[in-house]
Amino acid sequence: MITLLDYGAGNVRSVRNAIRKLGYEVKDVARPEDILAAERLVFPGVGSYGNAVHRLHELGFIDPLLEYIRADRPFLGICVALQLLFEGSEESLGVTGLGIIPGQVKRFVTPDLSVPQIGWNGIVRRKSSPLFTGYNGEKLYFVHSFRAMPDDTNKDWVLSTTNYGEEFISSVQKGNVAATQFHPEKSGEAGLNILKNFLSASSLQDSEGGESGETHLAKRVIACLDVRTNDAGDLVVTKGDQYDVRDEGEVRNLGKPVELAGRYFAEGADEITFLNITGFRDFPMKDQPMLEVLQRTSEQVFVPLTIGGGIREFTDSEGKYYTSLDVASEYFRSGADKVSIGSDAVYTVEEYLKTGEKTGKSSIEQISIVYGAQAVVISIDPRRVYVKSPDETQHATIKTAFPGPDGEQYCWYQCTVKGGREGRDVDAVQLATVCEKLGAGEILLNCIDKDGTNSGFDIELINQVSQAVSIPVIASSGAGKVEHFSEVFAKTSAEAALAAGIFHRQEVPISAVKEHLKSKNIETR
Ligand code: 1PR
Repeated sequence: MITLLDYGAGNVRSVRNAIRKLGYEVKDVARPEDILAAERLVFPGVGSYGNAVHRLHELGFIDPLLEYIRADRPFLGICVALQLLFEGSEESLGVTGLGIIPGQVKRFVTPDLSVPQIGWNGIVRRKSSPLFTGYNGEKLYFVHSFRAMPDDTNKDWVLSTTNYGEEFISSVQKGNVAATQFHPEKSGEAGLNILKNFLSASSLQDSEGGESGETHLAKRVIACLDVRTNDAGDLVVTKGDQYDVRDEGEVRNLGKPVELAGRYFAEGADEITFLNITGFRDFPMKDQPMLEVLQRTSEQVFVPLTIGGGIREFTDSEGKYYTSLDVASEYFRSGADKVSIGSDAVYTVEEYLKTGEKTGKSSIEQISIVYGAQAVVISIDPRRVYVKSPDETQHATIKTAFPGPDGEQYCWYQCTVKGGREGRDVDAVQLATVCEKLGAGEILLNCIDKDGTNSGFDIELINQVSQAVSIPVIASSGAGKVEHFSEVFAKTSAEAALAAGIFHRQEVPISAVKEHLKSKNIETR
């Protein structure tokens, strides 16, 4: 029996699912006494540092947690829970952490790299530990903006380090108390194995005998499933051609969402994204099948899951009002790690551009404050607008190597809403930069002109947007062959590349993309 400390601030469903998948039962901490009664305690920290400390105080968990840890009883903290073991964090100044390990957690200082660090990175084991039995150097999944650094005061705790511009602590252990900055429950088989070692080892004692070296963040390959209900009422994975998903009047049906996601996990996808493409007109909370898709997928898929479509405020037919935070929370509870916001981000940016002021009320701000920036992805659906000269528009233009139909040498990228149906007076750079200011943690950059064409990513668009922001950019739309992936990583600073059609139609297996990237010396998982 494993005891889980869930203070109700995010997706701990995946930790729960991973423990169950490994054959253990989960008991939740309901009262402070449950902590001291635990045989083995798993503590997945989610949300911001300050919010976590606040919740632990509110629930009366701080003292029993300190007593449990000081008694050297089996403890595994994950992500923010590792950071909570330290004295405090720059993320929430003035908030006191558990103070078990000396030192402060600080924000990454990596001017050339995106923050948050999102993705698969290695670890260098600085000590031996039963947690690493069977571990063969695989990369593990990280998602964080803050990190603890190794120094003389904490060196007896450092179990592994990782490099991301600087060397930071990726796991700690002393005796039976351990914590990881990475997410074992989201790190595929390698992560599940580390979790299993914690759950099953008779003794967790760490010992001398570390290694040296450096690690590198991998470029991610993401499989995207556009999901909608077809005319027969079934929820299907579909795929558009420049966003037109109908073929001879029928919605294209490329398979069942849960099964396809399972296949992509087995084939080595680094992440899976579901886009509920009619979410802009249907209310997703009523769309229970979509929530069920997430619930069932998260039982068998142990890499990050993103869900988009319909993340916005809503009043239902009975007059009940839901904030966008309510909608997102429902998705997180069902197993999503990130939500992706499309149309609503465009409306938010339009409002922001009128005043230049944050309201604190937008879906981006609300969700980011509670779940963290890394949980908020902005899905941009831009389309090229050609102009003869940059003076013709106030939008950010580029000189393009692919002139327009009348020989136009310049273009800008117009944002659209409602699945590309309606263009707005906002360009992709404005959208990305304002959303970053409002607290978004990642950009999913589609391109309507390229979608479904198999002609390669729009390198010009990806460069224009990724140079304007410091958060990670996912390149999307147009992948047709493995070379398109190496091209996008060689010519842009995109951190991930997403594809749909070629994976669904089994034209290019994910493993072939990975092998090709490796042959080009591009770091992969
Ligand atoms: O506006 O917040 O409700 O979100 C709706 C979401 O649904 C947006 O993220 C939007 O991109 C997506 N969407 C809406 N309509 C469509 C459509 O296709 N008719 N799908 C659509 C967009 C784009 C990509 C696609 C890549 C790769 N799909 O995600 O997977 O272009 O395709 P490829 O590799 O086959 O070229 P809201």
